[in-house]
Order: sequence, then structure tokens, then C-alpha cells
Amino acid sequence: MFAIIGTWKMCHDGLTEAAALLAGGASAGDAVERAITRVEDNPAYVSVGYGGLPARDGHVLLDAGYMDGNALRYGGIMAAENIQNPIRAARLLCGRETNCLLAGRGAEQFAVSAGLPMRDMRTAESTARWREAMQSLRDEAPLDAYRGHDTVCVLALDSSGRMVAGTSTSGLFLKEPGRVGDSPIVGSGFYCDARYGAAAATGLGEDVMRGCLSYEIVSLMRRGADAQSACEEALRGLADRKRALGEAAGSISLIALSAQGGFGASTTLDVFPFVTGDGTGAHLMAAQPAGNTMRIGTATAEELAGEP
Ligand code: SD4
Repeated sequence: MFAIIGTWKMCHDGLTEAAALLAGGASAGDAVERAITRVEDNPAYVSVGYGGLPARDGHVLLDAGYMDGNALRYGGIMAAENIQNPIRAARLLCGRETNCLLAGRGAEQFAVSAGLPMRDMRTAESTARWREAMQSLRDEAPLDAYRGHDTVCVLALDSSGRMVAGTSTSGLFLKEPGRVGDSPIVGSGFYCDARYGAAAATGLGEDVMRGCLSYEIVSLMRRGADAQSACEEALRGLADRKRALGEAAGSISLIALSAQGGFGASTTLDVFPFVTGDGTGAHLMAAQPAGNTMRIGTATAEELAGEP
């Protein structure tokens, strides 16, 4: 038995390949790396890897995280430039005893010394997008931090019971150089303990980190919740707390995978596309808030047209 889940429609093709790998006996780590590198390498996905959303200075600054839920180890890079596949750097760092989370220049030097391919991650399109946004950005107008900044997150359970979580993103469009979101931060953007399950988050990192939501989901599964109710309860907990503080729930979407292969997803958006994979193939899904719970169902690409 194996299972894999990823955020947003954009992971569909990579997840299809990853599910085929898992069906052939590959490890959860190889499956997660395959699914995420497929998104990183495709400049059509503008919020991850090559051609990602530039920071305010025009540079594409990348965040990625990786956790091995059997060894209970993690690795990550943040605010790093020119690393072709940030998830591969995060995975290599996961094998280390110390120095497993590297920022900026240190992350780039590590990638070079590890022999990972480097490339200028800007494309003509990403630079044009940046230039246009900078022109329309008036000093007095607040930045729309919620504009298209989606993270690819993938959680996998392989047929040997190994579990892995991975994330990769260019973070918020026009972020301040040096800004780091939740995606490379263990416990917030991702968490995995193979005894209970794995979880990951996408949305505004500043909000996700206030609730350490990925750790919270795994912790709820440790106490007996299934993956779906853990996602819903973790999100409700933070949203209720924010509302009590007079704030909106914000823009947060969560996925989870239990150690038994159960899937979960929740969102504050009207609709959150995600993809699941198992022995029956890869399936495009959607989560939609419905009153006090989440409606989860299969969806077609047409129904999700316009969604990332
Ligand atoms: C960040 N969590 O940098 C990321 C962005 C994201 O959907 O996932 N947006 O805050």
C-alpha cells in the first residue's frame, strides 16, 4: 500500500509520475523529490522554482523544506538564489546532524559544493511580471500579499511504511529580500512523524507560522484524529483565535496524510485544489468550506479552471 498527496492542480503531472514510482516500489523520498522537481522545472508554474515570483529587488528567492518521518530529521533552504531544484538541496541537508537549515549565500554555497545544478531562476516572463508590478506599485498602496504565491507541498507514504514531507516555493510576490515564509520552517510549513502521519501548509506563511499548523495536525493525529478531521480542527483553531483578535481567518490551505494512508485537506479559500495518488492512479480533488465542515470531492480540470 502507498499513498501520496500534493497541493494545487500544478502538482498533478508530477504526482502522477510519483505515484507510478511508488507503485514500482520506490521510496517516499524519491517520490516526493520527483513530484516537486517536476513543478520546480516548469516555468508555467509561476510560484515555484524556475520562473518563480520575484522579490521586490527582482531576484527569485527560494524556500524549500524536507522531512524524513522515520528518522525524524529535516532539512531546508531559505531566501536562496539560483538553485535549480531547491527540494534536492533540502533533501540533502536532511541527512545532516547539524547545519540542516541554511539561508541565502550559505544555502547556495552548499548546493554548489553538493554538485547540484545551478541556474538563473529568472525568466523573461518573471522579470516582465516583476517590472509591471513594480510600476503599478504606489508607495501609499499596501502590497497585496495574497496574490498568487502558491507552494507545492507533497506528502508520501511508501509500501515499506516510510513517510516524507516536502515543500518548495518562491514565496510572496514582491516580498522584501530576506523575508522567509513557513515553507522551509519545520512544524509550520511541513511536519512528518511516520508513526502518525505528515502535514503541510500553503497560504500566507506569516499566518501559518502563528499556529505551527503542520505540527498541530500531526499532533492531532497522534491523539487519534484522522487526517481529515485533524486538518479541519487545526484550521478552525487558528481561524477562531484570529477572529477573537478581530482578524480575518486569512488565506490558508492544509493537507495531511496519515500513517494508514488516509488523506485530509482544509482551506479558508472558496475552493482549494489538491491531488491524491494511490494504487488507482492520481486524482484531482477540491476542498470547499461548507458550513462548519469541509466538502471534499473529485473535480475536473474544467471545474478548477483559473485555479493554480
Ligand atoms: C509563503 N507559504 O512563502 C508560502 C506561500 C504560499 O500559497 O504557500 N502561498 O508564505
